[in-house]
Amino acid sequence: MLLYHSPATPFGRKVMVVILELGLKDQVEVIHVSGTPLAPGSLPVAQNPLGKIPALQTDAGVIYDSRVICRYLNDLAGGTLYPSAPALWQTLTREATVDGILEAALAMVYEVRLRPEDKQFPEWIEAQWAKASRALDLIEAEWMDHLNSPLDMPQFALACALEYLDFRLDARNWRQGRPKLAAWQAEFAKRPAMQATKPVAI
Ligand SMILES: N[C@@H](CCC(=O)N[C@@H](CS)C(=O)NCC(=O)O)C(=O)O
Repeated sequence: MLLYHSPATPFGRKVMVVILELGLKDQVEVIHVSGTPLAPGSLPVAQNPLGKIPALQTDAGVIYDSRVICRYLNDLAGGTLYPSAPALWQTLTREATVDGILEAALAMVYEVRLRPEDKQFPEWIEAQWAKASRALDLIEAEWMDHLNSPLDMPQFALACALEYLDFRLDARNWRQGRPKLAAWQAEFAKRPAMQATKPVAI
C-alpha cells in the first residue's frame, strides 16, 4: 500500500500511529507530499479529488479521509480499535469530536498562514477556537473513564490532536483548566508510536 502523507499533518499522523500500533509498517510505503488548498503542490489530487492527505492507495483502490483509512487498517489487521455496534456509534462520535478539534485547529492555521493579513478574520478564528475549546472541556469533564479504558481509535486521534495543538497553536495553552487531560496526554505521548511520529515543520 502507498500512503500519501506529510510529517506535519495531524490527520496523516493518526494513520501513521495506527500503522505502527497494528504492526502494518512493512505493508505500507509512505510518500511524503506537500501543498495547500491554494497551491496543491505534490498533494495527491489524482488519487483524491479533494486534494487532501492522508490518502491510501490499496490493491482495491484509493481510500481517503483519515477516519476511513484508520477503520480500513484496523479491519485489515484484525485490530480492536473499534467495537461492534451499538458501542461503535459512541466510538465513532468520539472520533468525530476529536477530528472536529483538528478541523477547527487546521482552519485557524490556514487562516493565518494562507490568507493575506488584511483579509484575515479574527472573529472567525476565535469562533473556530471556541469549537475546539468546548470539545476539550467536554473531554476533560466526561471522557476520563473512557481514556483510561482499553485502547481505541478516539484515544489515538485525541493524542494526535493534542500534540497538533502544541505544534501549531501552543499559545492557546489547551492544558490550562484541563489537568486530567494534560496528565493523560503526558502519559500517552510516551507510547513508541507517538514518539516515532512527532510532527515536523516543513
Ligand atoms: N477529513 C480529512 C481532513 C484531511 C485534511 O484536511 N488534510 C490536510 C492536511 S492536515 C490537507 O490535505 N490539506 C490540503 C487541502 O485541504 O487542500 C481527513 O481526516 O483525512
